[in-house]
Amino acid sequence: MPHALIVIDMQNDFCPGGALAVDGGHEIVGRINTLMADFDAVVLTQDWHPADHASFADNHAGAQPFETTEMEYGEQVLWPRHCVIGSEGAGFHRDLDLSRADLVIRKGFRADIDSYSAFFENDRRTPTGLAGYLRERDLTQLTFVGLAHDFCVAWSALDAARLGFSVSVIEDATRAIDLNGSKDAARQNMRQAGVSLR
Ligand code: VGL
Ligand code: ZN
Repeated sequence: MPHALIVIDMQNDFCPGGALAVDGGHEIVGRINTLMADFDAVVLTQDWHPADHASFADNHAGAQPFETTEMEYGEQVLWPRHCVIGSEGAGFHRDLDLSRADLVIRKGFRADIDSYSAFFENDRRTPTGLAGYLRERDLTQLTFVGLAHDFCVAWSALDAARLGFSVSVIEDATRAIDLNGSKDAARQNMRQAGVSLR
């Protein structure tokens, strides 16, 4: 069965020194590069927000980063400004091997809705188009790595499982933000959904 490696958001802003740095985010780049050779296809995702994006705390009067707010589509964490379209922070980590990527899919480019998952925006209904791409290429087995374990990796893996793909996450090729227990919750949700944590 054709097997795709999906590398989530290995971007400067999620690595130390970046605007929304994940502890140890840079440590997984070498492992991810090595893993690429074992797959039939490699897909990269890129968090890609306009300056007026609704997920940025500084676009909400009086709000602080890491607070939550209610959006039309449900609860949303407000983040420090990150991965602004065309910025250095939105670029891929300089050591990430881009040569093996068949597809780079951008997400979060609509100002009024965030998109953690590579498959659906945060309303969990508006598709990014990735499922169609994978199905047309018969890539039915998916392995997820990248940043951050408890947000974009977990949401992507959960959606993939819901869509009927066979899904695993290589946890030592991820790092977590771990906001209010979000890492444990993500692991539990993924296990329950039948995602294999390796
Ligand atoms: C992410 C928060 C906001 C992620 C992206 O890649 O996990 N987290 N935008
Ligand atoms: Zn984002």
